Formats: sequence, C-alpha cells, structure tokens
Amino acid sequence: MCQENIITPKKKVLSCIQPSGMLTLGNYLGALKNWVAMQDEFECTFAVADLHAITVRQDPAALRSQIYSTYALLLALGIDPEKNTVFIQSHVPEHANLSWLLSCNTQFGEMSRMTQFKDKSAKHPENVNVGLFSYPVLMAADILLYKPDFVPVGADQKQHLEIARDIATRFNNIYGDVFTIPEPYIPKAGARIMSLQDPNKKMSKSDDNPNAWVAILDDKDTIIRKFKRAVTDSEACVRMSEDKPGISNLITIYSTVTSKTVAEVEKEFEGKGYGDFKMAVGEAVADTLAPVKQRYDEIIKDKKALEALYREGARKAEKVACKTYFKAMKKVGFVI
Ligand code: ATP
Ligand code: LTN
Repeated sequence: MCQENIITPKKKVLSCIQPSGMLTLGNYLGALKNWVAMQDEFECTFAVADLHAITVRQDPAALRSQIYSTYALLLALGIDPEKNTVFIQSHVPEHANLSWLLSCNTQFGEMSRMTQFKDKSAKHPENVNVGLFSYPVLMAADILLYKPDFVPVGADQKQHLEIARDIATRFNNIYGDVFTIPEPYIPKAGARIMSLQDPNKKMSKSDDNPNAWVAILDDKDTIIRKFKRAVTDSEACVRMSEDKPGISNLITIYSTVTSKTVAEVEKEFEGKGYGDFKMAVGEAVADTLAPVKQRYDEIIKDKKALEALYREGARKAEKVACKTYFKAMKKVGFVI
C-alpha cells in the first residue's frame, strides 16, 4: 500500500531593519539573533527598510552606503539569501503602494498615540514630517504583503505590530479576507537592550553619543572601552534589580551572549568589582561579534555579488507582494 506523505507548509516569518546607522548590539540581541535562528524552521522574508530611514533626514551618500552595509551585515550574521528572501524595501514598489490603501483605512487618532512618533518628533523638532507620522502604516504594508505568521522584533516595536494587526483586521472586516493577522515574536531576554550611557533609554543606533551603543562591527578594543565606560551605580554588587538599571542591562547582555542564567551570572561575579564584570561583558560580546565582522569585511568587498543577491531577493519578494497587493486593490474596487 502506498503511504501518503503529508507535508505541512512552513509557517512564515517577516521582519525588516532600517539602514539608519551602524547596526547595534541592541538590534542583534533584540531582533537579528532571532532572524538567524528562525531561518531553518520557517519560511523567512527579511528586508532592509530604506524607505523608513528617510523619515529622519539622511545624507544621500551615507544612506547609500548604509543600505549596502546593512544588507551585507545580514549575510555576515548568517542569513542565507538562497534559503530566505532577503531584499531592499524600495526595490519592491508594492510596499509604498499598499501603504496608500492602508493609510486611507487608518485613523489619524490611532497614529497620534504612537510613542515612537512622539519620541522622534521631540528629538527632531525641525523635521516633524508626515512620513514620520504615518511610518507605522508603511510598516503594516511591509508585513501584510507577505502574510507572515510571526514578526520577530524588539520590544519597542510591539505597539507598531499591534497597529498592523488592527489595520489588517479592519481591512478584512470591511473588504473581505485579504491579510493574515501576524503575531509579534519578541525574545524573552534581550528584547530591550539599554543605552550604555543612559540605562533608562533604549540603545539606539541613531544616538548621537557613540559611547551609548556598541556597533556589531566595532573592533574588540572599542567594544571593551565602551563597556568600561558604561554608566552603572556605586553599590559595587553584580545583581539584577530595578533600581540598578545599568548593571541589570550589563547582566542581560552577558547572560544573553553567554547563554548563562541571571542567577549563574550573579554567582560568577559574587564578591567581584564592576571593573572585572565590565571587562568580562566586553570580552564576551567582542568574541561573539568578531567572526561577524570578519565575514562582513569579505562580503562588502564584492559589490557585484551583493547586487546579484539583492536583485534576486527583490524578484522573489515582488512575486509574493504583487499577489497580495492586487488582491487588496480588487477588493477595494479598483479596475485591475
Ligand atoms: P533608530 O535608532 O534609527 O530608530 P532602531 O535600531 O531603533 O533605529 P531598527 O533598525 O528598525 O530601529 O530596529 C530593527 C530591530 O531592532 C527592531 O526589531 C527593533 O525592535 C530592534 N531593536 C532596536 N533597538 C533595540 C534595543 N535597544 N534592544 C532590543 N531590540 C532593539
Ligand atoms: N519600524 C521598525 C523597522 C521595520 C519593521 C518593518 C520591523 C520597518 N518595517 C516590518 C518589522 C516588520 C523599526 O523602526 N524598528
């Protein structure tokens, strides 16, 4: 008798990252580490969200080079462009197109509640542009085009994910089923890595103070120097506590990078000073990132090979994006 082979399709994953500066340890632990881990089990689509980056003024030459380097860094981290779809957002015009359909189905009031908009407009009062305001709608379009089950992001993106789910649910209710409602996928540890200079603020690659963040591509000496300068407290006791945000952040980083539990870390540094602990965190982070930098230096040299990969990524992405976009257009009543 012939046995039927039932193959269940893989669940889908989508995420994006902005090329708005040097990618940081926060990006790595909060999001990229999961992207790498998910690629075996899931059908993954990853993009460099270049359209998002211009919500803040970018120097054109710097933006171009950051788009290349962000794409190359994804490969250096171990994301396989053959197994997954890895592309540059602006190469697939359906992102901006769908964003318009969704904008007309999103309320001004719901956008006004977004905390990232409030933070970024306070930081750049001279450029509170409409794109910065409607940015979560473009993010919803990025996601909904690919019908993912999961979206791996850091904790700061939870609110944007919720709005994407609301927009999708509302659209489906009005026009009929088009979009899958995605689930956020937020890591238990490392979802919110804090600034090394102000541990009450998240580590952000657009922070003007380079001592506040560790770049994935920083060399060992720089990484160790930044950890040595990290702001802590005067208690000199390595323990996790809400009133010790600096040390708690370093414990989170060390435990995530070494896969040790918080209790193990506290025990390891019992009776030791902050100097020893900071050195150990710096070394552990530098050792984790060194091979990534080595691979990156190789990959970035070959622009032709890189171009072939991102073009092919866009071709694969467009095939999927087109289908969803035209289905949405048709449902809304456009003549196709
Ligand atoms: P910017 O500082 O320019 O706003 P960003 O680093 O906050 O940039 P993205 O580059 O788009 O924003 O972030 C990519 C991913 O990294 C997102 O999933 C985000 O949640 C995650 N991420 C960013 N910063 C941190 C952090 N400090 N801790 C954990 N995850 C983070
Ligand atoms: N808004 C995100 C980056 C981003 C994204 C996305 C994340 C743009 N499009 C789609 C997940 C899915 C940020 O600023 N961190």
